[in-house]
Amino acid sequence: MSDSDTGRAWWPPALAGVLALGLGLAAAEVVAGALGRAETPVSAVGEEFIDLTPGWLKDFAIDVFGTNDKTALLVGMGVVLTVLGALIGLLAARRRGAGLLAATVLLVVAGLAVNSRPDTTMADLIPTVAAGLVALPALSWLVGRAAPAPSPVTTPAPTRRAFLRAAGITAGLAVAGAGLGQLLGARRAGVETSRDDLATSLDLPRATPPDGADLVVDGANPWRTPNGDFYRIDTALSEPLIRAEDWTLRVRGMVENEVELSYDDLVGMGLVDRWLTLNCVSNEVGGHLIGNALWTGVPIADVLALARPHADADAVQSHSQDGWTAGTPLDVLTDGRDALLAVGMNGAPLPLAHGFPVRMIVPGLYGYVSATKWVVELEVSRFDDFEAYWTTRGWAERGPVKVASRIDVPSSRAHVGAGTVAVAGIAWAQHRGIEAVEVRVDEGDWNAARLAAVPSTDTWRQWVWEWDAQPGEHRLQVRATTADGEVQTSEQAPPAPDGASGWHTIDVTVDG
Ligand SMILES: Nc1nc2c(c(=O)[nH]1)N[C@H]1C(S)=C(S)[C@@H](COP(=O)(O)O)O[C@H]1N2
Ligand SMILES: [Mo]
Repeated sequence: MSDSDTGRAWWPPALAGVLALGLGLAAAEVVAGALGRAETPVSAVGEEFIDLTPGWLKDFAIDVFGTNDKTALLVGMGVVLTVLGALIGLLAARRRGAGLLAATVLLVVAGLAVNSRPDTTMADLIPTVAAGLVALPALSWLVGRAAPAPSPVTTPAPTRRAFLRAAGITAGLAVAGAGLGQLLGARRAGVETSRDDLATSLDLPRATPPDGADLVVDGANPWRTPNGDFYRIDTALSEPLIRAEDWTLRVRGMVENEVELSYDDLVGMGLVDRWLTLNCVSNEVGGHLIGNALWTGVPIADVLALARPHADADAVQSHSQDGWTAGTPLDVLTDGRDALLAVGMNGAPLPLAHGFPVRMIVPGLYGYVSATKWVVELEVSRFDDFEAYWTTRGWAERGPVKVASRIDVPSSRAHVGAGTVAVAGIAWAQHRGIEAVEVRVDEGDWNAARLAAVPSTDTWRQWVWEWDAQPGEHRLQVRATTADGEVQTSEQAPPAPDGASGWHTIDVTVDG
């Protein structure tokens, strides 16, 4: 066999494809591990696959593989990836561009899988992008060595030995990368174990919504937002990874008595469970940056009382482990409302993405001035003496929640049948409470909606209005009134600098 056989044999390009793909995926593991990201292209595709698997197939897999069903899935994915890699390599040997395109399509699919996992942000796509940045050049390079394009006689064709050397280097790098990824990922795994242990030791409540809070209108959002559906906003590229046993909270600044609490110290102060609605100042009218959950935690006032703030202090600057800060009025934290250092969310320990092990949540204030995740320090201070993260970027220093309401069903631009149509949604004005919600059609008279029950003034409130819909194009609008008598303004304001305002307005078609 001569060296020139390299150009004709089928297996070198196939092997090149498999190795290039493997190296790319290993690179993704390294980057995900370094950034503390949960999702890699491989994990996301695997999890999506599990979620999309029909029940009978899941049962079958559990019957056949028992507790090894996850291993079976990984082996299965390995086989599929090997076949796809080989096909991509063979394709690339014939038409380089087509092979690169096929590899790109595969990574885009992986990216879509990452994107559709709960709690992922754009940053979770970085490992997949890294996979592409490594796999595509590696594919081009290796295939070039495996199946040289017919070349002018002047350039010597690469030898099979050269290809095998390149393949060996790639395989070595891929294995080393996968190993390094595991090592780097171990920190996250340690934090996840810490969280799993608390799931049993904390004795968290069942998060069953109070009677009558959820109107259960077809197509409407549930009153309780499951953790996986809860919106997520933060500036952390790499999610802070803190084990509960390593966490401490320092209370300092303008206080008589500096305090440092461990996780056990905090939890030992006594936990309360409160339904609270959290929303983001960046939420547009009609937007979904809002969620409602059962939070378990310790009143911030109790912790501040241990430290005894000075009389001339008027603010608490909270610091997260990743350096983010919020400035919260001291009087809001001590006026008796349920401002919490939360350790639980909907009956589970806080998810990592929502601030594990401890975060703040303050009813009545937007998240950017109050809801510090991964909180590690409360610095009692004066607003005159500091600027918090978003304040330096032009957002208002104080962020009380504006009264607002949203139509969830019918959805915007929906077609509905003529006759009785349930128009339903939510309204909120945390810590003031919602007293009335009204709906109008085509700028006609306002109609009072029926309100659901609420456990306190601190949550959103569902509403429904039965509309006698006549055929044609119609415009629906909603407005809420607070318990202290403020009618939601029609004046439109963008989110910056202190929250959006205006009536949520949708157009629907009633079919005859
Ligand atoms: N450490 C940290 N905490 C943070 C933020 C952040 O960027 N970093 N964002 C805040 C903002 S703007 C909001 S709206 C809430 C969102 O909380 P969630 O992601 O649990 O929904 O967290 C707040 N806490
Ligand atoms: Mo926010």
